[in-house]
Amino acid sequence: MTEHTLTVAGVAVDTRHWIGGRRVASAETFTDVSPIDGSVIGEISRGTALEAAAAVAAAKAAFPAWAATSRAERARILHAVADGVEKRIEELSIVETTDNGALLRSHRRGVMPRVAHNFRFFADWLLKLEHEDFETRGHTNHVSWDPAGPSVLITPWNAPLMLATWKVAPALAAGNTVVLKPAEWSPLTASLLADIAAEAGLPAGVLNVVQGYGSEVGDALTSHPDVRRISFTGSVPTARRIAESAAGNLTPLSLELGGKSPLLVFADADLDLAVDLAVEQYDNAGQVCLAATRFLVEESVAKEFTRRFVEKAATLTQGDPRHETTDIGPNIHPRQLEKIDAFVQRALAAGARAVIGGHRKDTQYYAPTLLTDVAQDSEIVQEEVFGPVLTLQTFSTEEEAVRLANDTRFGLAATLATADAERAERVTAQLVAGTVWVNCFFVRDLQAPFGGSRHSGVGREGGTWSFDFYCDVKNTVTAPNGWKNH
Ligand code: TXE
Repeated sequence: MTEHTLTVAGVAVDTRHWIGGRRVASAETFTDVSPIDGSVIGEISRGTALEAAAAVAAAKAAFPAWAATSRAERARILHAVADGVEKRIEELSIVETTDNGALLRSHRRGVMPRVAHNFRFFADWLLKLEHEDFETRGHTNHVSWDPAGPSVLITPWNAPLMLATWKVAPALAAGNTVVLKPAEWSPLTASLLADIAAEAGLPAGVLNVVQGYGSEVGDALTSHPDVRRISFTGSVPTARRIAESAAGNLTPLSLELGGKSPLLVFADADLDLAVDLAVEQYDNAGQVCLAATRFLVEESVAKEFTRRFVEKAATLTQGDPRHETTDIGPNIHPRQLEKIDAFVQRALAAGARAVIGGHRKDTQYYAPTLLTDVAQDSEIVQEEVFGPVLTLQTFSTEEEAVRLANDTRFGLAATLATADAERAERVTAQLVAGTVWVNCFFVRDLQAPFGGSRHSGVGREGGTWSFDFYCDVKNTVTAPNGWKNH
């Protein structure tokens, strides 16, 4: 324990950066606040361009040895990190809930076990990663996956450790070294991950963590000439800024951005299932990039769908995310709540009707909201709110459903409720979306590509797609008689 240690729900968390295998404090700090009740958790080291540069230098120095470490050894260490996560599931869960307000029961049973799985999955995938060799006029082509180099990973607050490890695990597996920049609203579990990785034997400098505001450390990381990859999950405006900053070095980018995904409910759907899928969209207080926030419901069943939705939504409990019975927790920050409410009040002023909700509960919690009478070109239909705010529109033909579904600048996901397999196939083929779920939602296998089109992002994460991004793929062509030929 040092003056830099916070005790968060009984768990010791170091508030300093983790650079080159050492804890490093900044002169300045920023205040971390719990969304549960707005209470101050503590002061966190606030990085500057200096710490950003030090972290990239540490990642650069550690890269040759880590890249040269055998795949088997890298995989072994990543499994050891997974073991460490599994041992600390309870601690990681309570710290994450305190820091970002998402449900404790989800962290315990779903999220943190999956964080461990992220490391296991990419460790195992690494071991089976091979391109087949092939022949060209007697010459052999051998394709190899070379680690790209130091990678900057910038992550958001809505699922901090989960989203960080979707990037950290494949980057490390590929043989890259990493500078992780967690969001300033939820920095704590990244610090715990640094501890776990060190305990698991990850060499110094292979994983570095720099905390702070994106506006203060961001450019120093993303414009750095020694950075070979940048992977970002967050908002569209920040993505643009990062793309500009990375452009000088042409650093390859992976961008996982927001969405305004539709839930299409056809008249032939099992309406109870459709309603179950619909209320799931309030998960994490609506702070989910994949959320199907636009309900597009066939006219003939819209009334009944709405009736059952309202009935089901009324059974959801909103409150303290640490309680086992809570379904919807707080939003991340009073500023986010203000933003959500401003969206809703502008929509109401423009003629929308709140079927339920339409107002904040207090400074931390927003009432689950469903808005109807919204125009397709209105802000509330076109822009990501990132709160428990859903809209409902109707359609009368399949063509209209597809047209409405595709008519935003996003293309992350789409969910269909229909009993007609041919319709599902027909509609899916026309949707602009990185993921389409048919009669289900949020099922994600790590080997599947994940990402979006248009303003929802660039590139895909998952399985081979992650290695494609984190590696420089090399083709070696050898003459028929090998080196003897020359
Ligand atoms: O995101 P930012 P914010 C959307 C959602 C939300 C909105 C705003 O609609 O309401 O974005 O959220 C770092 N260089 N999503 O403002 O700014 C920042 O420190 C480098 C959707 O919190 O994008 C944090 O670590 N980095 C989304 C990360 O970027 C910079 C999840 C994300 O913050 C930077 C989050 C800079 N110049 C928000 N400026 C999703 N796709 O799931 C900021 N950052």
